[in-house]
Amino acid sequence: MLEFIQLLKQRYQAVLAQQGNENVKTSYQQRIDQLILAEAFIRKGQLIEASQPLLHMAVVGPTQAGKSSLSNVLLNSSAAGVSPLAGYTIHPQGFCNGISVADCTGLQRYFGRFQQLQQTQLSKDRHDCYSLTQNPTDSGLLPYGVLWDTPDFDSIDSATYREGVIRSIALADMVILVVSKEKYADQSVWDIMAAVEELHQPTIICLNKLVEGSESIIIQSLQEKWRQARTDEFPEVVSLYYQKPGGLPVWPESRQQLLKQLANHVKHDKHPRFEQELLKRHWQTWLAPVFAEHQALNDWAELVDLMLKQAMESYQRDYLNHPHHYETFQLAMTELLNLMEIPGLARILAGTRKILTWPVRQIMKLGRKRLHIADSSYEIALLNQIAEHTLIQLADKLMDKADQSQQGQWWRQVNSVLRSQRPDLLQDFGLAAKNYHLSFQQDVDSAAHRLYYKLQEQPVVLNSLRATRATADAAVIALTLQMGGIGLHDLVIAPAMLTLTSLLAESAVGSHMHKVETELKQNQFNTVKQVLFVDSLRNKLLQLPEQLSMATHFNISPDQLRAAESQLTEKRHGLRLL
Ligand SMILES: Nc1nc2c(ncn2[C@@H]2O[C@H](COP(=O)(O)OP(=O)(O)O)[C@@H](O)[C@H]2O)c(=O)[nH]1
Ligand SMILES: [Mg+2]
Repeated sequence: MLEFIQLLKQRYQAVLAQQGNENVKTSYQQRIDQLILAEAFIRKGQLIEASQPLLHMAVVGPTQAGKSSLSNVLLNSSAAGVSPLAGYTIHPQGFCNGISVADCTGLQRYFGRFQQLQQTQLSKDRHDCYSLTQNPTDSGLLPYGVLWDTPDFDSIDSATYREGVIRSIALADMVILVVSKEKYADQSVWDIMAAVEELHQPTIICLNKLVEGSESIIIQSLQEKWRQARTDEFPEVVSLYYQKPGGLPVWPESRQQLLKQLANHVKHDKHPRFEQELLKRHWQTWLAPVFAEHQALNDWAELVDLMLKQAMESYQRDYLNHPHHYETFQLAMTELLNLMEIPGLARILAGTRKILTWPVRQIMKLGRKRLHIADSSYEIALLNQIAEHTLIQLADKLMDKADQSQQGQWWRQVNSVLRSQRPDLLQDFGLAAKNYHLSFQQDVDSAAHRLYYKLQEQPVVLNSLRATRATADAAVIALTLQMGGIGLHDLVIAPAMLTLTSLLAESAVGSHMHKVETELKQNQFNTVKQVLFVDSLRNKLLQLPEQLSMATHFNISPDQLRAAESQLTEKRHGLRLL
């Protein structure tokens, strides 16, 4: 799941960079933040599983609210850097309170590409790092664990170090939200609080920089804000009064135990459930553009299938069932003539016997003569024409889709991929058609043999055929065809061939001949469909969307999505959920 969320996040980042529409940009940026949060929360789950979990506490809030100042109060030190300048803290800074830095195993793994540095090594030029420092003193206010002073999320520069904020919030088992009287109503504060609700972190709000008297109105308004952003209970508020001389907030006497009590509400064992809830909650939104692409893929497959169905119909109408165009059976008849050994022609035919009997491996060796048959084939010319026509029609339909569909961009790009691939597709199809035609001669040959065996059972018919002039003439035509003297299609209209065919049809083997012809056609239909329209054209067409620009599309395959979704519904940690 972690890998999938990372992949999705990367795809969003890539697509966002190319996106021109401001509204789309904003919602994609929001999803990227959610994905960073989810990714971090999954890593947090791994951290909990890998070692004895420590308690992590995050001090979060808008800039200048006094997060670093409050961290110092809670740590009873001056470890966290405080400044009157906004955006002073820009890295997550952890302070080990009552535990040692060495106890924090697995933290580097949690932070992934973020590097752990000494606090003094943190630099303005680099945001993907964090520090972990031993706190030398103890205020007694904090439970043992790591207190994280975090960067703000609202200053102008905060976009550049936002990931650090999100990562430290997702790491936290409990959250200390610091707001000042100036900043508590800012939308950015409540956006963040809404975004982390599914993390189920026990939370307190510290209302800093208060002046006497303003407290109750602000708390009321805070409550309002909380209710708008969250569905869980309004947390404890700690009022911190502005202390001019010290420049530090003062933690009230009456709340000394508050944070330790809050720690009791941390439920590490529920993390897997929370994690799953978080993913489920956002899944549909995050994957909306991926679903839309998959829908487009389905539509594309349907469109391709429809076009190919029409193509097969043309092939059937204009070739297989066309009385003037169907030449394959005539070719079987020429093979039959050879088998019949027409007197007088036997010797000449013997020379071509090798050509007429048909081991496929010999195809290439046979060379020119057979290719001549393929070249002169009306069937091949027609098939190529149908393929060309199909691609033109597809391009038209793609244009329609581009205009009508919400995924217009997707269809436009498929169209341009199709345009650039069209010559190759047609060339491949042409080659496949030629190969089909050559190897189908085996079937033609076996149809001829079946007819010949039947004729042998009817010596009277066989002998009378051998004796007719028409048969001899037809045999000459067949021979001429083999020698390249005429084209295959001439067979269909050669009077001698027609006479031969009708002689056979009217003879005792007539019905058998029709049966052989019908089976040959059926077999031909299936072979052309599979070899040319499915294996060659359909498969290549369906793969075209894989070549869409990665920069503007998610290109997450239905299989990848299915695998991730099965993990989502899988009862992981089943025992721990109980
Ligand atoms: N006088 C006084 N100044 C405070 C108090 N809390 C914060 N400040 C000042 O507010 C500014 C911002 O504080 P800082 O802790 O750096 O805020 P952060 O950006 O949230 O970390 C600094 O100049 C602090 O000295 C307080 O309670 N009293
Ligand atoms: Mg700070």
